[in-house]
Amino acid sequence: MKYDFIELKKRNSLALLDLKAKGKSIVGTFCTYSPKELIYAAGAVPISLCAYDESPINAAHAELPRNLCPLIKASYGYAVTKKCPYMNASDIIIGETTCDGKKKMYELLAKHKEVHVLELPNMTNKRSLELWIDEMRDFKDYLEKHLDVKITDEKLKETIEIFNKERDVLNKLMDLAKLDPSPISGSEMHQVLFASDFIYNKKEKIKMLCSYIEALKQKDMSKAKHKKRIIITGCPSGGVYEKVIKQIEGLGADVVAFENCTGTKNLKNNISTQGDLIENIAKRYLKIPCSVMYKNDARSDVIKNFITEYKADGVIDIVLSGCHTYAIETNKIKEASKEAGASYMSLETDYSKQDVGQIRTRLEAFLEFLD
Ligand code: BJ8
Repeated sequence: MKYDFIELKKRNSLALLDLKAKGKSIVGTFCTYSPKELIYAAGAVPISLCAYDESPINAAHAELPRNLCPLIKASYGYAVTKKCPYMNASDIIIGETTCDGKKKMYELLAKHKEVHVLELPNMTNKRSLELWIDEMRDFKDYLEKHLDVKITDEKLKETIEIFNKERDVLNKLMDLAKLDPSPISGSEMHQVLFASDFIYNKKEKIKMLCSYIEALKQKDMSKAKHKKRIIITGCPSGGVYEKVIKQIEGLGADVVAFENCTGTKNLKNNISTQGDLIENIAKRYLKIPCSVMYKNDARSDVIKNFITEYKADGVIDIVLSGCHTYAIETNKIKEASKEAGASYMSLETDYSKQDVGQIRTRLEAFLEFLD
C-alpha cells in the first residue's frame, strides 16, 4: 500500500471544491484555537487558511506593515490576490483575538469575506474559561444561524468522538519518533501533519494513518544509525519547512518532535463526551500552550517533558520575523531546554529564500556543537 498523504490531500481538495459546488459550506480558520468540532457538527468543512508561501506577501503591503509576521501578510495577500482556492471557497472565516497582527488583519479581511472573530481570553484562569465557554455557546448559535442548521448534542458528541480518534492516531504516529532510531523522519512527519489539516474525509484519513503506523512499526531499523535528535518548537513551521526541517536532515540530524501548531499544539488533549459538551470543548481549547497567553508556563513544561520522552539533544525555536510573543518566550524556552539537558537555539526567519545559506551555517554550527 502506498501512503501518499500529499496525494490524498490533493484528492480531498478537488473533492472539496466539488462538494462546495454542490452546496457544502466551507469555513476557513487561521488558528489552532478554532473549535473545529463545532464547525464539523454544523455540517461544514473547516479548512486552514494560514498561508505558507512568499508569493502573496507583496499584495498585502499596501495595507499591512512590511515588518509584520509573514504568516499574516501571506494569508491576507491571498485574500487580496484571490489566488488561494480555499480562501475563495470559504463561506465564513473564523478568527480569534490572538496576536495583535492577526486581530488587525481580521478587521481588513472583513472587507473581503464574512468574518466571525471569537474573543479568546488572554489568560487561562476561571474567569477566562467562563468567557471562553460563553464564546463557544455564541459560536454555536452563530453557525446555526448562518448555515441554517441545528447542531444537536448527538451530532456534536459523534463529531467529538471522531476528532478524539483522529488526535489519538496522530499522537500514536508522533510517539513512534520516541524510538531511537526513529522509523519516521521529521520531514515525513511534517508532511503528514501538514497534509492532515486539508484531508476533510476523516474516516479515510484515520484508516490510512492506522495502516501507515503499522507499516512503520514493521520497518527494519537494525542497520539504522543513531543521529542527533532535535525538537522543533515556536511558530508554525509550514512556511520554513525547506530551509529549516529539510536542512537539519540534510546535515545528518533527525527532527523527532514538533512542539508547534503544525504538531502537538494541535493534537494534545481530547474532549470528554460526558456532561456539557460545549464546556468540554472550551476547556480543551483553552489548554493550548500558545505564546499569546499571559503566563504561558505550560509550554516550558511540555518542552521539558519532550526532551526526556524523545531523548532529544537539541531544541530549535522558530520565530517568524515580527512575532513578538514567540520572540519574548525564547529565553524561557532556552532555560527550560537547558534544565532538561538539551542545547537550544532560536532561529528568526521569514518566508523568503534570502537567508537559506545563513540558516544552514547556523544549523551546521549548532549540530556540530551537539557532538
Ligand atoms: S495557537 S501559534 S496558530 S496564534 S507567528 S500569526 S502568533 S505573529 S500563528 Fe498561532 Fe494560534 Fe498560537 Fe498556533 Fe501571530 Fe506569531 Fe505570526 Fe502566529
